[in-house]
Amino acid sequence: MFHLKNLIGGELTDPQGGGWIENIEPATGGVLGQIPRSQSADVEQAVQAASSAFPTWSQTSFEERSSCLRRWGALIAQHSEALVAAESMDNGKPVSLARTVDIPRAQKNLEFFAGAIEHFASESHIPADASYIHYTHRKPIGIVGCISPWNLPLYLFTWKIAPALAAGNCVIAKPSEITPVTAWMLSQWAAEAGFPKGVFNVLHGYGHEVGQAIVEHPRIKAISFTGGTQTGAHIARTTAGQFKKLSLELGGKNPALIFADCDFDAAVRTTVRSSFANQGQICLCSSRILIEESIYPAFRDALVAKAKRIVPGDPKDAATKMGAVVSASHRDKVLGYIQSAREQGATVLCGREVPPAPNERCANGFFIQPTILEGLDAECSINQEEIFGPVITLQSFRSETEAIDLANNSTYGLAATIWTQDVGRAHRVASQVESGIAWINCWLVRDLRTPFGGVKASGVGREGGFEALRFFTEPQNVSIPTGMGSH
Ligand code: TXE
Repeated sequence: MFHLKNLIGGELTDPQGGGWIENIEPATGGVLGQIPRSQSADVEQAVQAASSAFPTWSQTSFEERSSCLRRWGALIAQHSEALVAAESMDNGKPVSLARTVDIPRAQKNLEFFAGAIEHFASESHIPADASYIHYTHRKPIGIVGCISPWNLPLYLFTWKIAPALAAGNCVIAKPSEITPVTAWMLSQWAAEAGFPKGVFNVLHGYGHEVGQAIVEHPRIKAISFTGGTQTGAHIARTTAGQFKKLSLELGGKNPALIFADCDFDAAVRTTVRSSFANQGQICLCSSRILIEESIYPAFRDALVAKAKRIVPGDPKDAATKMGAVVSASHRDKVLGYIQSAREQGATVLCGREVPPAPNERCANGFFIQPTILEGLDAECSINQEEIFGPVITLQSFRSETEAIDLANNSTYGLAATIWTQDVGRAHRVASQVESGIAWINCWLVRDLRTPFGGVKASGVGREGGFEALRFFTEPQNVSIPTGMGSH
């Protein structure tokens, strides 16, 4: 049984109010441990600790900050198998996924920003006659809040805290109360990595309590948030009067556009992965599969045949490709959408039933079969709302224009995947699809230097590379005459 603690001012502490939350294992429905139910008093204490640490940390050399991040990354590598096991147990994802994606990418996040900060230079502008020097000094903001979700727990947690710390800020981080274990493990190694007390603080607890208190606190100057669109809108409303810097990475309803001239086998193979990886609980997962009419029956049948072969299994089993969804309430929400799709006249091509438990240990786990639906109107709730589970819909199109219209028929705009071997079409379609990310003949390819984020209801701002370092710094422009030229 885990008994998690907050990290405040370098000390692992219980919540001041003494409240606790049960942490449930998705694959079994059993209790894994207890999480601090932190409140505003804990936020206040963390703000005090961060305020004391900020003057020194903000003046610490880039090299020293980099070294701390690198040592932390090395500690992830050293403890990787323990982290893999914890992430799988806490989230329900297969160990194979945690081992190949979540934990190595978390380590990479720390290492990447350790390097990025050493290349992040202030800019200067000098007119032709050199009469002035203008330079833009990028300063750390101060204390920043990093709030992360449950679907890629350590991966998205480190994606935020690494640039924030690299840029010289003090961080108050809140992982999801549904999957807090790996962030807690990381917090225990902060001192060993070399972070001074108070530079990095972690508070566990409910979003509407400790999360809300972080968002509201007047001395926390920026919030980087990944999670649901409604929560993002609430945070934007809460912080509007305080003019906080906000980065919001929210939901998606991502289209995959499959043209008749695609590499058929590659498109089927990758679309199965882009639809059902992590039980469909990645904001970048495809959820609306748009298929050109002439290949619709063949593509549908190939997709269904492959999806039927995915059998949810015990996440601990090395051979498992699909694990449990994250919670009982999330399972019920996803099953509710499938039920509603049936009532709206959908044909369920595969899935629909709650599968038999993979073994005795998992008898009370939260499993859902990959589900493929066809015959739904583009406007219906199933095609418009984010389901965030292993459920996709199929629609057909006749022309490139119709494909683009269908793709853009959404309030969301995070990621689109385009399958065609016509280079001109690939670029044409990518430029017309309303999304922050477009993948052509691939999916989930990542280069940490590229901007990451969405348009429309999928968010505000971009993470990744220098975009993240710009977010976590405030530019100040300074101009000074040189005595040369005319002024
Ligand atoms: O997200 P929440 P949930 C989507 C997905 C999912 C839905 C809800 O559709 O079904 O969001 O998931 C904290 N002030 N995504 O409930 O509630 C919360 O404690 C400050 C998409 O997990 O948005 C957690 O740490 N913080 C997504 C984080 O916000 C608050 C990934 C996310 O929680 C808060 C996950 C508040 N008032 C879910 N309320 C993606 N795009 O990757 C909650 N939180």
